[in-house]
Order: sequence, then structure tokens, then C-alpha cells
Amino acid sequence: MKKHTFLVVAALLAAEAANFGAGIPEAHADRRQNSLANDVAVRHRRLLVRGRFELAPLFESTINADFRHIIGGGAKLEYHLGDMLSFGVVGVFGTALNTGLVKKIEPTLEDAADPATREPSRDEFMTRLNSMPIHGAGYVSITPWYGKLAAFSQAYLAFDFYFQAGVAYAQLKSDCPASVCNDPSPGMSSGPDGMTPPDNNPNNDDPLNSGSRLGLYIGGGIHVFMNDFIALDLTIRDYAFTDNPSGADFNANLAVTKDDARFMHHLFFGMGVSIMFPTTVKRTP
Ligand SMILES: [Ca+2]
Ligand SMILES: [Ca+2]
Ligand SMILES: [Ca+2]
Repeated sequence: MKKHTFLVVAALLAAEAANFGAGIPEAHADRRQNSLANDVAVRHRRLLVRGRFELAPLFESTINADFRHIIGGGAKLEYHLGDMLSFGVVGVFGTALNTGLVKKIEPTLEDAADPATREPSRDEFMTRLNSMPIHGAGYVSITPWYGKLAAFSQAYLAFDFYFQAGVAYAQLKSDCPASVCNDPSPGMSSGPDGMTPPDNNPNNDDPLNSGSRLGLYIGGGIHVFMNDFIALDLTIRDYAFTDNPSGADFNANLAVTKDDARFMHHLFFGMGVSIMFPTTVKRTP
């Protein structure tokens, strides 16, 4: 009797196991799938940049200038092919302000030019510093991240981060008068027979730090959207090109020549207000 009961229980268990195994595919077929599984991440997403022009009046200021801060105003114009790729140009008119370093150096310099001393006079120092009346760039921009920021636990502001690279342009200016920069042949022999030796005084040489420059541009920034078509635009831009901001004898060979210029990074912080055109925003399905 005991043996019989055991066999019945074993048979029931076996039947149950078979049923369980057979039931698995059926259960899968019956399982309801949430429609989210096949859906896009965000529906009715606002296309804040795709297919739009962006015009941004902006303010820019140098953040790493040694002798002259450049501050100025301008604009950028960009076209966004998609959420991630855009092309643009930026241009700024700048004015120059002496840095704290210049204000510190200037009072310590000699009043009148004295070729016997290596130290420049006040005029010899100040008139060869250059400024940057115009600068700008043409670039490609990539926007790898966008999303929403919670602000004050209430408002959700759309934002994106972008990186840019391209070609930089700058117009440099220095105005050393003939009364100061009067060496006709810096670092070289001169005279009718080339018999006059170099004066070994770089302080009366042309600073060679004015004119047009082409170089490399890189930038990175963030848009914070205030509404469907206006965004705060904060950007760090590096306009890198050949420059010698002091117009001085940088390589210490007692003459100012083109060898004193070097490839330099000109870092600016920019703040602009981007306006997107058309102003009506499209949405994803
Ligand atoms: Ca001197
Ligand atoms: Ca000289
Ligand atoms: Ca030199």
C-alpha cells in the first residue's frame, strides 16, 4: 500500500512537470508587452535646433590675455542640419584694455628711450603692444548631448552641449610711431656697404604684430532654452594663431623679427542670446 501511494505521487509529480514544461511557451505567447518596448525614447519631442537657423548677438572677453584684454560684441550665425550637426560663423569687434600686468609694469619703465639700457622706455613698451579689433571663425559644430535640466524643482529647461572646430581669423593692430620704431634693419647689418652692424637694441624695432592672421578655432558651449526659440548661449572659444602680443624680442636675440611670433591660444568667454528661426518649433511624432 505504501509503495502504491509513492508511485501515484511520483506519477502525479511527473505529469505536473510535463504540464509545467509544456506551459512555458504558452505563457510567453500570452504575456502582454508594454508598448514602450517598441516606442521612441521621447514622443512629441521639441526639435529645438534641427532644420533651424540660429542667430546670436553676443559679448566676448578674453580670459588669458597677458597685456591687453579684448572685450567686444558681435554675432554668430549657425545652421543646424540635424539635432547633432551644424555649421556656423562667428565675428566680433573688440576693444583693448590694459591688463593689471601692464599697469604694474608701465610706471617702472624709463621715461625717455635710452639705447644703452636693455629696458624699454614707457613709449617703447606701450606702443608695441597689439590689440585685436576684429576676430572670428568659421566652424563645424557637434552637439553630442541634449536633454532637460530641472531648475528650482519646478521648471524644466531644455539644454544642449556642443563642441566646435574650424578656422580662426583675426585682425591685429599695433601703432608704433616712426619716432619710436625707427630701426630700418632690425638684427641685420645695414648702411651703403652693409658695414653698419646691427644696433642690438630690440626696443626700436618694428613689433611685427599687426595685420591679418589665419589659424585654428575650437570651442565648446551650452544652450539653455528659455522657450521654443530663445536660448542663453555660453561658450568658451579658442582662436589660435601666430602672435607676439608684446611686440618684444621674445627669443632674446636682440632684435624683433618674425621668429619672435609663436602659435598662441587666445581664449575667450562668450555670452549670447540665441534666436532660432523659424521661431515655431517642430515636434517628433
Ligand atoms: Ca632702454
Ligand atoms: Ca634695433
Ligand atoms: Ca628676437
